[in-house]
Amino acid sequence: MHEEIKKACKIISDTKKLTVLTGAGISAESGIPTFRGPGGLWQKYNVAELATPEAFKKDPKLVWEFYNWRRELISKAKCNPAHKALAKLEEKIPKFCLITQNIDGLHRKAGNRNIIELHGNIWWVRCTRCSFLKEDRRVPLPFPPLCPNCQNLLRPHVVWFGEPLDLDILNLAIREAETAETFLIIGTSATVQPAASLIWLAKEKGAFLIEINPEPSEATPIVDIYLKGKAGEILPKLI
Ligand code: BV8
Ligand code: ZN
Repeated sequence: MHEEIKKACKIISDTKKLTVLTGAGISAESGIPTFRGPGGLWQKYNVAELATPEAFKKDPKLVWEFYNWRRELISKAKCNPAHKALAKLEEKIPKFCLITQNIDGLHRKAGNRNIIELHGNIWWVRCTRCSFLKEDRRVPLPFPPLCPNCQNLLRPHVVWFGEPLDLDILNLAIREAETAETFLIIGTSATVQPAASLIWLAKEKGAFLIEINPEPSEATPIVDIYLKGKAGEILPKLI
């Protein structure tokens, strides 16, 4: 493992363009449950059922209770050494881009700036009818949250299962994956599409793939270096 970390260090410090893809695992050490791990969100809630437009249509109060529970949790979460290490990395590497599947906003809080939030951000709400969109950090958000423009219901500005990603955002992420010289995959099971497909795309275009995860993921078989361990422990060593 020590050899692998040294090799990964060299690759990252020499790389001309580093693209990073993070998932729920990078926020696990901030106390935010992942989706699949032990004690993960899927166990407590059936996220696949709740994080959907159908669930919101059927029972918006329940879905807003689920998001208020996560907003409460995330509002108390601190950036962990992994988030901080990525912020330092952005300062060191001229061509750096951070693509995240997470909606917790912790990468921005840690100091990263060139961030692509593939699945939106839990701190933003938007109208279900008009174009109203704004950041709202009230915890909890009182129900029913109504649009100040048209009085219709507000929803979390996140991508639910079965919903398409914002095309401009996805295309930006595709370009960053295609042009990456080194692609660093951290804390994702690589099971959610189309986010996970960025990994295969980067590989296809010749990127060198490095993965940090305590468990193998769907991507592990195709990465060049797999660093088995927690992001909060390994990333600071890489920096
Ligand atoms: C779409 C926002 C179509 C909401 C999220 C069957 C096959 C393939 C695809 C599908 C299928 N059935 C349905 C689909 C499509 C579906 C999908 O991929 N489903 C999965 C479950 C199979 N995808 C969609 O629905 C997408 N939309 O396809 O639209 C379309 C197109 C055009 C027109 C109409 C429709 C939308 C997907 C986005 C869903 N929204 N989030 C919210 O969060 O409330 S995704 C949500 O789950 C998270 O954002 C996150 O991205 C994802 C969870 O994945 P991970 O981040 O990887 O987290 P996970 O828990 O899985 O893994 C954690 C990892 O961390 C583990 O590997 C663990 O080992 C590791 N770890 C743990 N501790 C640490 C650690 N690593 C490092 N350090 C540690 N300390
Ligand atoms: Zn409105």
